Amino acid sequence: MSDIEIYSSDFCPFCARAKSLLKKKCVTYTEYNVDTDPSLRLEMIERTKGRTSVPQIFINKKLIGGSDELFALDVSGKLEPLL
Ligand SMILES: N[C@@H](CCC(=O)N[C@@H](CS)C(=O)NCC(=O)O)C(=O)O
Repeated sequence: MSDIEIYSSDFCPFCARAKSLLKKKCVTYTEYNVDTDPSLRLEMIERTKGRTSVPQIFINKKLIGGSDELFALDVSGKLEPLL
């Protein structure tokens, strides 16, 4: 099973969209809410080398990017093999 991590925040439509796609794929993920713990936001920025928008998604420690990038992977058929 892949290790899926998502940095998210409250009231974030792009986060909801990304999580909904992952749920549709029936995969589980670890969610880090950057609103509840400011150190998680700093960790996200560090791990993404400067990205500040949420969501930021990692699969097996590799940065996938945000919601748009997750959906682009899905459309191109490259998401399923990663899951
Ligand atoms: N293209 C990005 C858009 C993400 C985005 O705009 N997220 C908003 C929250 S819903 C955000 O983090 N805005 C603050 C910022 O860009 O620093 C994606 O698909 O993930």
